[in-house]
Amino acid sequence: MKKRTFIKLAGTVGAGMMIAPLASCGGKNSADAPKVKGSKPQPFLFEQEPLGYDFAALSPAIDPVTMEIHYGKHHAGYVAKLNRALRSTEGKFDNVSLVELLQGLNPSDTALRNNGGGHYNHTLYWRTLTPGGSPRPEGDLEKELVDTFGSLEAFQTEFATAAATRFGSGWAWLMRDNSGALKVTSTPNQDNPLMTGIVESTGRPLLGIDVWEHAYYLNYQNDRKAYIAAFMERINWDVVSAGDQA
Ligand code: MN3
Repeated sequence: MKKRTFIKLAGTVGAGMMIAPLASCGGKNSADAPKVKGSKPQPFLFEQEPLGYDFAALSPAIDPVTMEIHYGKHHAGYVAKLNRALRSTEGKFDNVSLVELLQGLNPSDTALRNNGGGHYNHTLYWRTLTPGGSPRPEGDLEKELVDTFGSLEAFQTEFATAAATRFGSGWAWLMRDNSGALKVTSTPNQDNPLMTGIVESTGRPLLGIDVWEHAYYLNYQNDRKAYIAAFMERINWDVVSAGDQA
């Protein structure tokens, strides 16, 4: 991220926003982890990473106000609550990555499940969108999608249908299951395919669409389908093809 963009982002989302390297979903145990003055170092604080584009960059598919609130309030809120929940786990999750944390949760770990899921899911969401996005992948992934779903259009329809029919709040996913096969699934709330023992289909998420109303309601009101179609025009297939990096 260029410094100029960093300053712009930091200024827009407000002071106190923590910036993490792109390679990780958080700053666990990193040298630049935030220190709270007058307290012991917090070894397991997670941080939001920079968006990598401006709030207006995905417009008109996703409007700037939705982006600002979604990134700066909703996602930031999940990170703050995740860190708060971790402080009461007495070191149980020290030296554990976010992916490992989510894979090792019990269904009753409500705060970690909702807020750890929220942090992971949104990090993936921002990374897999880009202003110059495209509904069509290329190369190996396109071939694999065609082999798996019959055609690219059949994949797009299945993904969009999973997103449109998820009742209430949740996510739809393109994921790689534990056998290595591509699959389209959906999960409620902030659950995701990493949550072994909690969700039905487990594996690694490659692409996720947030269908909580906060992701689209300002611009699309109740027209979730229009938001889904717009989202699919802005997919960063390079990131999706590289696999889950969070
Ligand atoms: Mn959201």
